[in-house]
Amino acid sequence: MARRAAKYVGFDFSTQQLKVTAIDEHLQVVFSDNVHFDKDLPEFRTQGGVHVHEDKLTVTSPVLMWIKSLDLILEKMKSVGFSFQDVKAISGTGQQHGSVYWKKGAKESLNNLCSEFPLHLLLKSSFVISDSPIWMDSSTTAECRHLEDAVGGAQNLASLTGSRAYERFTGNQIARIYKQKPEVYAQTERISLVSSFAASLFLGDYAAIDYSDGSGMNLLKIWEKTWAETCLQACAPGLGEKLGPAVPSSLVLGSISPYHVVRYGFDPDCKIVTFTGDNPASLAGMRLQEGDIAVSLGTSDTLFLWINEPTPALEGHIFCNPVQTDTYMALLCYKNGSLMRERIRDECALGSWDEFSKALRTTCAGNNGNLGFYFDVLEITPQAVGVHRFNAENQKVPHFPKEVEVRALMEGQFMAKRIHAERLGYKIMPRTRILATGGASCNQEILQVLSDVFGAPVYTIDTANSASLGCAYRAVHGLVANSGLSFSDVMKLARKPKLAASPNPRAAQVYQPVLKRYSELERKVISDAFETP
Ligand code: XUL
Repeated sequence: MARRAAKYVGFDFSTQQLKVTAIDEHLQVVFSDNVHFDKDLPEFRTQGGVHVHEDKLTVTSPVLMWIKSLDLILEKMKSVGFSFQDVKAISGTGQQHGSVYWKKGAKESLNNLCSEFPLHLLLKSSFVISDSPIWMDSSTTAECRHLEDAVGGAQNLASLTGSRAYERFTGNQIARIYKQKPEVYAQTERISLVSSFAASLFLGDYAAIDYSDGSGMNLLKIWEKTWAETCLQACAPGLGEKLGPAVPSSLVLGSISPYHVVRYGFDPDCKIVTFTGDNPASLAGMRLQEGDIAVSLGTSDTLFLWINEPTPALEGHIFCNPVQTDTYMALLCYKNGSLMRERIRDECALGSWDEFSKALRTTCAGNNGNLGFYFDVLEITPQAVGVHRFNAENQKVPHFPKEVEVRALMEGQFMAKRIHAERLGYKIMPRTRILATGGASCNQEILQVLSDVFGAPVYTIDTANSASLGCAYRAVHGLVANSGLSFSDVMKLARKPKLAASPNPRAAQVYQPVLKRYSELERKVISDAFETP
């Protein structure tokens, strides 16, 4: 009899939908599907998968909606004849920072799921909080200041946990719940992240939080990989017990719950590999390697960096690396991404990307010393706003010629990315690749500027479903991680990214002094932003 093809499955509980991606042993995608929360589960009345509360700061998602979406997607897979019995391992991911509050006795319910009923009916009374706080919540400023004070300041917290205090980070969310509803907190048996909550639904037991997603809580010591006692105490009493110990991201947690074996026909030996956060999962899906940097050029620009020796700072985040425990990843977000580029395209390039490219072709690297900062909206990295142009003598000027403006924008955006990455300990190595994705990554001239500013080759990758795909990859790796095989060993079979631009050999010489000037002028721009008019 022919051997049946093994499958590995990744689930992504993201903000707006649940996605599933299955791959075969050659790492080729063989199945994908999704459940869209607003459209497919209208009874929860979410918009974009969330509820924004009256104060505009509190943002939550119904925990039962996530469970029902899993029921729905598994039923859909069953109805199209998906061969559950061939699945060797499952892993998954969830939007980072969100938290789930299991009621006392919920472990018992998870351990004894009756396969005749859907999960959302079996678990409907298992939560003390039905609306889970998620990453879009920004209601915890007071808790953030309290936590930073408890460890002696923002930089101390960053040095300990990888980030200064952020409103959406889970420790601060838990602290607010404890402060507002101590009785609800007292009834909580276990607190999960969205990722570990989702893993629990497959495992039929509480699943551990992994180091990588755990780094988005302001609670985990990223060096020792244990909870920081001072932070736990500053947030809520008895918190360590409610979180359980954190574990490596590639750990096999156990076999799938008998519930899924009976209800869907999974192999009882199918393994559940620890779930992680969506950004770490995307790093796996993009197959970042040591020294690589992924630049996503979208509405907001996001950078993922593979870092060996990070230096946590007041901007950006350091997380434990989801595919290699002894290293790290950094995340940097820029709000002024494609909307800013589109505005300059409209004003200086007749609204045409071709004209925009022409402007980049007809100006030279370094822009003859003209450089600019373009922040139509308050930027995250750095905290500054407005458009600031400087000529070669560092004098502020009100305008640039149109082509100079286009180049100043692109060089400025990419220099900022390199400078902030290096502040977090990132080092460009001879083997460094820049992996570009998102809207602007199809523009050759933009990629050339990116390549020149970083002095490294740029490759383009398709990142559709990178988080769920990354988890299907992590499921493959999880089964062999114990035998010493690295994630990149396992990924050798996957399709290689396409080379899109190589750095001009003169670029390094041109940009070295400009980068230094940009970094100094950035300080001026930040202090101007805080000057009273
Ligand atoms: C990262 C963050 C978001 C969420 C949702 O810190 O808040 O990217 O992970 O995708």
